[in-house]
Order: sequence, then structure tokens, then C-alpha cells
Amino acid sequence: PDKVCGIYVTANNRNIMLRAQMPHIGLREDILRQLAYVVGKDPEHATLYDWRIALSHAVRERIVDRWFASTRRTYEEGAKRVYYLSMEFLIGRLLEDAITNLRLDEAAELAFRELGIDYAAVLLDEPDAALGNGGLGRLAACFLESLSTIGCPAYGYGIRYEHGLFRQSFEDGRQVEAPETWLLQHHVWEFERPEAMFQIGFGGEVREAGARAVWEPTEAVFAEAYDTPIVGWQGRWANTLRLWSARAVDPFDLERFNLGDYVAAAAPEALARTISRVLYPDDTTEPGKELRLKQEFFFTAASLRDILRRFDSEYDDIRKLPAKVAIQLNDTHPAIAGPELVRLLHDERGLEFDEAVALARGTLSYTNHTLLPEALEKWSEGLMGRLLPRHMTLIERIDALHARENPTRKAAARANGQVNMGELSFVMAHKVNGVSALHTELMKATVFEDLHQLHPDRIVNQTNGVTPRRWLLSCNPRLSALVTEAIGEDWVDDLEQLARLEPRLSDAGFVEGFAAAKRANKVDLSNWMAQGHDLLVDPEAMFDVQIKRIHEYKRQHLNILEAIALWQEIRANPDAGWAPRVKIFGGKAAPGYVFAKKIIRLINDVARVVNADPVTSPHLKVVFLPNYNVSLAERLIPAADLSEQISTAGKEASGTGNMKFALNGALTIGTLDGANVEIRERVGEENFFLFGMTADEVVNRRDIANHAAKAIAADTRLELALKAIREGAFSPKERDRYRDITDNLAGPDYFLVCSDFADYWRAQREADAAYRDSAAWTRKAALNTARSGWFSSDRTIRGYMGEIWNAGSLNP
Ligand code: NBG
Repeated sequence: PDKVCGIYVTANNRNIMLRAQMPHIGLREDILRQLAYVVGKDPEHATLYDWRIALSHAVRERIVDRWFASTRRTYEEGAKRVYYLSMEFLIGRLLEDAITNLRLDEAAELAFRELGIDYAAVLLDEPDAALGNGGLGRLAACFLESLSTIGCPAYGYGIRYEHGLFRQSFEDGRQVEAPETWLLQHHVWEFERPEAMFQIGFGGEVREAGARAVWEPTEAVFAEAYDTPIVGWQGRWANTLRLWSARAVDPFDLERFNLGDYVAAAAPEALARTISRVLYPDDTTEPGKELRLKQEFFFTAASLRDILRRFDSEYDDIRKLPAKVAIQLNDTHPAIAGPELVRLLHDERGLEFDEAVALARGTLSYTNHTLLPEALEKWSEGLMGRLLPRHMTLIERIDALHARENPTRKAAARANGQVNMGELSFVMAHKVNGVSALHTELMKATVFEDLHQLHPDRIVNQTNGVTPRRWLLSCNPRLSALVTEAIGEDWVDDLEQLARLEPRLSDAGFVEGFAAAKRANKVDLSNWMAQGHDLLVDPEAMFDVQIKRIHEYKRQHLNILEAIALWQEIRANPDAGWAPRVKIFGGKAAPGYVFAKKIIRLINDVARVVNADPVTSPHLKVVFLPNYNVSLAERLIPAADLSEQISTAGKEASGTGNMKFALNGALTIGTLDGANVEIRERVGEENFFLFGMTADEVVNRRDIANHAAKAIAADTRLELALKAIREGAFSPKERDRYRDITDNLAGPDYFLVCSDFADYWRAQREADAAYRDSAAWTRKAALNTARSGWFSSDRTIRGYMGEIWNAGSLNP
């Protein structure tokens, strides 16, 4: 038996080694094996779901091999690890991503062809994991993939929400929200880690014990870890996304149960689970709820404990922490990490307070993602003192220490009965970064002006990026095949290689291929809209797309006003040779954001009227696709001609959708805001439709009395468009349905929709004219792709590694 076992082990090892080098080997057999022994089905009775689970497990095995190797390597090298703490990871579907990165596409397609199963349908069966709201969460997901591609040892830490971002549908044009239920199905990618469990406390008292304090919480929950491996390009490296799930310390009240009170008996479990139940559906305003603060402390505290446990397993001198560990705070949501790490080092490990702060600061760094005042987190002292009494005292001491080090300091983290999490994050971080060049400069000049004066080297810029694996290679197979044919495939993890496409623009075959890829993508999208949404659009028309969260600063209402004005103008003059357009919208409004929900309804109402108009319908269509998410973005972006990036200058920190569009050969119509500035610099001003005021002009414009009224008086088109809304042209049964929108626009108009309208109209007509010359348009589109190489999240991550984390790559 020994010998048999020996042979078995050797053969098995050889299989594993073979598979590591050639992951496609035996894929079909593995799928069938997984179907039988994991899913428990035979091929005759397997559903799409069964096939997807079987395929996912077959793929997962191949990731696990690399995952172990990566972990082993990190320990062997004693490498520094990066920890990315984020409330949100908007990862979307993972199967196709993994297949792409392991280069299994052809093998998987072939296997399913042989099995007689629709492979594309299997991929689409996967639910879209929406553990985030928008750009911030999607950026975190792109970063994880880039960290693995680069081979930087890293962990993502977040919350395993039972319900991700709500599902959106429309009823009578209105947004209706339903809970999202991705975890109802077996989540193939995660590994439960019951051994990685920490008890997290809340409330209670602080007891002085000699020179130290002991925090005795009255309430506690367990944080249990679930790990998802994230594999990089070509499977060279895999990192971990570790998400925490809450569960009760005492799951069950047996005494109550025996008394027959079953509901009360189950209460402790239900209460504890609440903490990881739902994602807060808002990316710009804080609900100010106790539960939100609990979520933040819950995942931050669990992550820090886990990080220190791992550190202790390798090193015995805690002073090495900054040399071996880098912790990135994604926005202020994990900002409690500052005081919590100080508490662990000072109260629990006995370091002097000042030294604990210095070590924490050497380890922590912080990314700011917005300057909108309503989104800068502040907690009342009352709430924080009740939930985290020890942290309250520590924050005060951190303030005092900082004031001692910097006698000219003006503000403090704890002030006016509140704790300002931005201030706290800044003071506890060795680096603070913005997410685009403009945003970083505005950070220095506005919210962090004082702190920047005191610490002029602390703020740095890391312009956002997107992963080219998901956002070109896998979402746009036609264009990526063309690119690879032209310049080879090095671009996939060295996106600057796209510059080598430029000389190919004189080659008619290449340019035709580029146009053909775009056209085919548009045909696909039109067919999909016809089948799934009963919408008929002409693929020859310009596809003009605005997809992002609905927010006044993003100005979807500017876009729909322009659509109304255009509709009116076409009606007045139908034979003027209009360039046909399809305006496509997608995006969710926070459930409590009444004005944003009104904008959604207005767009739907306008769509209904405009699309039914026989005079204008050959020239103009308006479409609002429900339930915008990562998967829908992957479908829309490759088919877009025009990318709407029209925020009020100074308000959009960066944007990342803007980068995805440019990379996929759409031209931008946009303001000088966020990363638009850098996109325009790179793609060339002649390949970008610029309009609107600059951030400085915006500030000055607001000081002009009646700025909106003046803009309306000066522009008949704008006046007529607003009048149509006001008179009920789009809501005949309820004429003042949009009174709050029209009143706002004619009155305060804080986001300066009216002031930017005329210039937006001008830029749109320029876009029309450019689109009519299709050869010139294709050239501009191709230049956008060729010059977008800098917007890879690989470049961004290398920036963080060099300028913030001091971390290296272990990729062979
Ligand atoms: C968002 C900004 C975007 C930016 C992403 C990623 C928040 C708080 N901020 O402009 O609005 O692209 O962060 O940095 O979600």
C-alpha cells in the first residue's frame, strides 16, 4: 500500500505541476469531475447554474495552486505586505476575469462546445457581486487585480455584505429598489475561515490599570473571515480578498427558547448579523447611523488584529511594523484604524503612547476620494464616546500630541462636539493622497489647507487607473484582438505599449478594423436592447453614454436638458441633416436622495415622449437602462462613441469610467474636472470635446447674483427646454411633477447647470459635426485608445508602491 500511495502522490504532484504550467490541460475532464463530485449532477440533468459551479470549481483549483505558491514566496522572502482596507469592493463577476487571467478562454470555450453547452450563457449566469456603490469600490477591485498582476504581496480587507447594492427597476419611470441577494446562491469563490475569528467589542467602560487603560466593552460580536483569491494576469501571482462576516458570540438564548419565546431566543444572532447585513447605499453622504460606525469599527478592528497576528508569526520586534506592513485607508471609512492601532500597541502591548503613534503613522496612509462637504465623515462625540469610549480618549491624546509637535496648528480632529475623520486620518498617516492631479491640488488648497501647510510633504497625487484585463481585454474582445494583432500582446500588462498603435493609423486596414470592431459592438448592444428591453435603436447612430451614480454634481440633468433642447430643435427643423443619436443613461440614485430620483424619473418621462415622436425618432432616442452595474458597464463601454463626463468642475475627484471609455475608443465630452484634465492632455485637445467653466470660474460664478436667471435669459434654447418641463410636456397628467427641478435650476442652481448649458450645447454640436465625418471620427477614437496607456491601474499601483508603501514586487 505504501508503494501505491507513493505512486499516487507522485502522479498527483506531477499533475499539479503540469496544470500550473498549462492550466488548460484536462479542463474538460475537471469540469465533469466537479459536476459529479462537487455539484452532484450528471451532465444530462445539469442546469446552467450547475455547469457554472462546476466550471468555477475547475478554474478555482487552478488559482489555488498559484495562491499557495504566492503565499509561500511572501514568507520565504520576508516581503513587506500591503493591506488595502476598504468598506467597498465592487468586484462584479469573477469567473470570466479568472478565466481571462489564467488564459483559459479557448480551452473553456472548446470544452463547452464539445459538451454542447452555451458557454457565454454559463458566464452570464454568475451574479454580479455589488459590494460597493460606485467609483470608490470599483477602484478597490481594480487595485486588487493590479496588485496580483504586479506580484505585490497584498490583502484586501472589507465586509462580506449579505446584501450588496440594491437592485433597481423602474415603475412608471420611478426608481424602485429591491434587496440584492447575491449570497442566496452558493458563492463559489470564497473559502470560509472559521479559524480566523476575532471578537470585536463595542460600548462599555474604560478602567485605569496603573499607567495603562483597559477597555471593557459591554457588547461583542465575532468577525469571521471569508477569503477570495484574486489571480493576476497569466496566473503568475494571486492575492487574497478577506471579507468579514458578523456573527453572535452567544448565538442562541436557550433559556428563552425553552420558555417558548423563539423570536427573543434568536435575537442575539439577528442583532449581531445586522452588522454585515447591508451595504449602505450611498457614496456621498453619511447616514450618520450608529450601525454605519459599528460596521466601520467592526471590519477595521478585525483586520488590524489579523494583520498583527500575521506579523507576530514572523517577527518578534513590533518596531519593525512600518518596515513590514503598509496599511492603506480607502477614504475615511476605516479611519478608526489610527486610534485602534495605537490602542493595540499602547494599551495591549505596552509601548509608550508617543512611540505607538509614531509606529502607527509609519504604517498607515490615507486616500481621499471626495471634497464634497456632505461626504466628509464626522461623528458626534456622543455617539463615538458611547460606542468606542477608549478611542475617544485616544483621539484627544493624538490631537494633543500633534498640537505639541506643531504649535501653530489651528484645527483638531476632535472639535465642536464632533470627530472629524479626515483630520484624524491625515494626522495618523505618513502619506495622504488625492486621486487626480486637480483633486490633489484642490485638497491642498481647501479641506486640508492648514494641515498641508504644517506637513507640506505629506500630500501626494496618485491618479486613478483601471485594469486593462477587465476593461479592454475581456470586455472588448474585438478591439483587443485587433490591438494584439497590430502590436503583440505585451500591452495587456504594459498598457503604455498602446502608443505603438499610433503609427498604424496610416494603415487603412487597421483603421477599418477599428471602425468595424466598434460597429459590431454597437450592433451587439442594439440587439441586446431590442431583445431584453424592447428598444429599437439604429447602430449607425452615435451612441452617447452617461453611466454613473445619479448625483446633482454629475449633472445628468444637464444632459437631459440638452436632449430636450435638441428634440425641440429637430422638431422645428426636421430636415436639417441631423446626426442621429442615441442617448443612453444608466445609474442608481441613493434611496434617500429625492432630487436624484426626480432626475431619473424626468429622464424616463422625456424618453417616453421623445421616442414616441415620429418626427424626431429617426434622429434622436433616449434610453435609460435599469440596474446599472459592473456587468452592464462591460456591455456598454465597448459600444460607446461619446462619453459624458460633465460634472461641475472641482466636484468629481477623478472619475474612472472616463478612462474606460477613452481606452475603448470613445471620445469624451467633458469639463475640466478630475482626471478628465489628464485624459485630455494625453489624448490631445482635438480629440476631446471640452466645455464649461473651470474650477476657479465655478467658484466666482456662484458669487454673481441670479447667475442662473441670467444664463436662462441669455439662451432661448435653455429657456424653452425648461419651459417644456415646467408646462408638463413630459408629465401631462401631473404638470408640476418637476417643479423642484425647474425651481432649483432657475434659482440657486448650485451645480451651475444653466451657466454651463450654452457651452455644452456648442460642444455637442461640434461632436455632431465630427461624427458626420466618420473617417476622421474613427481616427480620433483610435487615438483615444492609443493614448490611454497611462490610465492603467498597474501604473497607479506602482505609484503607491514607490511613493507611499515602499513595497516591492515578487513576480518572477
Ligand atoms: C469617488 C469619486 C470619484 C473617484 C472615485 C475613486 C467616492 C467617495 N469618491 O470621482 O467621486 O473616481 O471615488 O477614486 O466615492
